[in-house]
Amino acid sequence: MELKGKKVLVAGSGLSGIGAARLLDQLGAEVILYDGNEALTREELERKLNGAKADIVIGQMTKELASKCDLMILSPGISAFGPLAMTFKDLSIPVWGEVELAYEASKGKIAAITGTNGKTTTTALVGAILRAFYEETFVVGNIGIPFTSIALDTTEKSVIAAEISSFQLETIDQFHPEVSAVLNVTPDHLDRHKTMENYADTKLSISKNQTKDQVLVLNYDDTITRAMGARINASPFYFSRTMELHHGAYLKDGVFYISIEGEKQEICKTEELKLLGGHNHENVLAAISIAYFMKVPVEIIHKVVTSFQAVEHRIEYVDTVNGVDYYNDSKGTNPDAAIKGIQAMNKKTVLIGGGYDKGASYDEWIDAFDGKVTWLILLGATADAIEKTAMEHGFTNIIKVETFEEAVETAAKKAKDGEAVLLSPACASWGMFPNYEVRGKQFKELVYAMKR
Ligand code: UMA
Repeated sequence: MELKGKKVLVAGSGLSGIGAARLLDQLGAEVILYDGNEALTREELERKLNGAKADIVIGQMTKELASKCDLMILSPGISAFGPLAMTFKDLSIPVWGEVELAYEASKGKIAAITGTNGKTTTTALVGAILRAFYEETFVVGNIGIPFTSIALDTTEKSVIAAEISSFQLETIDQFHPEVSAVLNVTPDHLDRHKTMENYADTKLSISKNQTKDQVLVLNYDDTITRAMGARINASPFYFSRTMELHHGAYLKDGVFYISIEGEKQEICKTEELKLLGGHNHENVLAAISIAYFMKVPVEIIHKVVTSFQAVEHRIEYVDTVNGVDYYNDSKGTNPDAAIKGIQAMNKKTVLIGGGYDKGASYDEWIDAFDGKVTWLILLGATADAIEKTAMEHGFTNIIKVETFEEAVETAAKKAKDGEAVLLSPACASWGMFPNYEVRGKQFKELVYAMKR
C-alpha cells in the first residue's frame, strides 16, 4: 500500500507506537497517534515523537475518528480482536501490526523467531552470528527494538534477526521471512489467546507466506512444534536435543551437529559454550539451524556460538553477597520459562515469584522445585493462587510480601551461605512494573545495594 498522503491511526504510544508514528511521518502519511491511557499527557507524547509530526488523541476512541482513517497500526499490547481493533475492522479499515508496517517499508532478508521461551536468547545469538558475517545486520522486534525504528535504514543487502511475539503475529499480513522458527509452544498468554490451539496457530502463522524453497525451523522434542511440519508450505528443518536426525540439527554425546540429508558436520561441543542450562542447548540448536539457512559458513557459526554470553534478565548471574549467589531471571514470565530457571540452578535456592495474572496454572512449576527450592517468597496479583497450588503440592515454606524490596530483603535473610537466590517469577511484571526489564534491573540494583 502506498502510504504517502494516507491518514493512518497508530494505536498505543509505547515503543512500537512511537516507532510506527515516526516511520509513517517519514513516509509522508498523515499520522494520528492514539493512546487509551488517560493518565498520559500531550507533552509526554510530543517529547517521545521527537519532532515527528502527528495529531495526538488520548482517551476514548470514537467511530467518527476511526471512519476518517485509511489504515490503523496496532501496538502488540492491544488485542487484534478487542473492541478498539474491531471498531476499525467493522468499518473495513485494514488493521496492521507494527511488524507488518515495518516489513512493508523495509528491504533485505529476515530471520524471524518465535516460540514461548528462548526467543530473546535465540534472536540475540542469531543476530550475533549474522553480524559476524554480514555487514548490514539488524536485531529487532519483541527483544526491545521496534522493527519500524530501523526499517528505512535497511537495503537489499541487509539481514534482520527479528524476535516476533504471538501478539505481533496476530496482525501480520504479507510479512515474509526468509527463514523462520517456532522454538516451542507451552501455555502462556492464554488470557489473550484463549485456547492453546489458537495460541499455537498464531505462532505458526510466522511461516504463512513462506514457500517450499524457504525454511521453517522447528523443535522436534516439542510435540506441538513437531506436528507443525505437516501443516506448512515452507520446508521444515527440525532440531533435537534427544534424537539424532537425518536432516536436522541435533545434540549427541555433548556435540552439536547439523545434518543435511545425512551429510553431518560438527559445529561445537557443549563444554565450549558460555550459555548455562539445558534449555540453552535448544536455543543453540535453533540458532545454528537458522544461521545455516541464512547462509552463514559453519566456521563463523562455531566461533560466535562458543563465545556468546547470556542475555540480560535470563538466568543472569548478578553477584555473590554473604556467600549467596543472586540470579536475575526476570524474563521467566511464565511457568515454563521459570521451570528452566530452577532447572539451571545447581544448589539450594530461595525463589522469588509472583506478579501479573495471565491465567496460568502453576502445578508443573511447583513440581519442578524438586527439593531444590528452600523458600518461596511471593508477591503481586498471583501470590494467593500460587500459594494455594504450592500448598496442594505439599510445599509450605512460603512467605508473602507486599513490595519488591521486601521480597529481596526476605530472600536474603532466608538464604544460607553457599545457597542461591533466584528471581524467576513465572509471571509477567505488569501491575508492579512497566516490563520485566525494569523488574530485573531493580532486582540487580537491590543486590548491588546489599553488597555496598
Ligand atoms: N494501550 C492502549 N490501549 C490498550 C492497551 C495499551 O492504548 O488497550 C497503550 C498503552 O497505554 C501504552 C501502549 O499501548 O502506551 C503500550 O503498547 P504495548 O503494550 O504494545 O508496548 P510497546 O511499548 O509498544 O512494546 C511492545 C512489546 N510489548 C508487548 O507486546 C506487551 C515489547 O515486548 C516489544 O519489545 C516492543 O513492542 C518492541 O517491539 C515486551 C513484552 O512484554 C518485551 N512482550 C511480551 C512477552 O515477551 O511476553 C509479548
